[in-house]
Amino acid sequence: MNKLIAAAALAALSVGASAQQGQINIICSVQADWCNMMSTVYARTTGVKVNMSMKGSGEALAQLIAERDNPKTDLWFGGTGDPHLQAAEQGLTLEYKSALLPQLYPWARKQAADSGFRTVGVYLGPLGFGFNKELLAKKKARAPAAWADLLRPEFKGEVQMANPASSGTAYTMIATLVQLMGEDKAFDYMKALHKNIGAYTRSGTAPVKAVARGETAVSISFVHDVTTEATQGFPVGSATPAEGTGAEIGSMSLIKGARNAETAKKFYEWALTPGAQQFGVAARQFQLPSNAGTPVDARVPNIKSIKLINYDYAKYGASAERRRLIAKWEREVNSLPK
Ligand code: S7P
Repeated sequence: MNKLIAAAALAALSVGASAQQGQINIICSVQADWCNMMSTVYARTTGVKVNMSMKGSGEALAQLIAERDNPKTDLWFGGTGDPHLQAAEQGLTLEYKSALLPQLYPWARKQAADSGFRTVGVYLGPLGFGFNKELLAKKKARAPAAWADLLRPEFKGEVQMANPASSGTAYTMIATLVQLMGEDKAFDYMKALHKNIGAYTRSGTAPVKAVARGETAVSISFVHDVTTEATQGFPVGSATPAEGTGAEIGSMSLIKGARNAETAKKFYEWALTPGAQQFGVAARQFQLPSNAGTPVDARVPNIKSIKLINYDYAKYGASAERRRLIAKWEREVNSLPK
């Protein structure tokens, strides 16, 4: 950890973020350990007071909309890319071109370009399944390896996913299925899946935590979130669907009209350096970091071995499309009896 702090301090120096004063208010949408590590290290290496509040992607966007006329937040770190694109579209975030953009993978730069440089990619994570190996063994059930497997009768009441109205993870699933199957077939699939869903949770990471604790057999989750549970000793495994899957581009945005805009820009630059991006793995979170110079841990899902669809982030990140698909899901899927 000390080596990491030294690397982070160097990174802070390299982007001119050292020895500052003042404070910064951040909404952080990755898991708490990563948020806390980023905030502690940045405060220790720069002297800036970091006020961090943790919120899932959907909740974070709702807060920024509510604060529109009097922003209390300076920067939004992490969370699925779609709500960041919506915040950009709604004029809630600041146009800013980082000096580090050339160091980022093309998908992270495209996220920035798609938003008119009002957000940027900080990590990529594929969507898949988590499963509890012990529960599956007890049921003598094969682990799911395809979207079609989630419809198997032995998974009745055993699949958890989040509610897309509150969760960026679940919205990523809807957008993925629509692109993979076409809209009509995707909704037929979700209606059939509804019969096997035990609970729709508010947060996107709750289903895999339920799998880890043995409360349910299967979750629809980002696969890096399954790895986080596995590193804590839970009997979980993950798979990505054989038919193909989507991926989130976890993003970061500066808030328009922020009170601490200059301090926020320095944190933003720091968060894009390899030194800062290593804190994901240090906090046992295994998304692929966006800076091509950040070392990639062996536990980060290898996107070359996953059948990824050509996800249209601009189309499915648009507010009208997201609203339409979620309303349709509420009407045609969530309202059905099980
Ligand atoms: O940090 C884990 C993670 O899955 O959480 C982020 C996001 O807040 C998802 O939350 P919701 O589905 O509840 O909106 C993801 O960006 C990230 O990979």
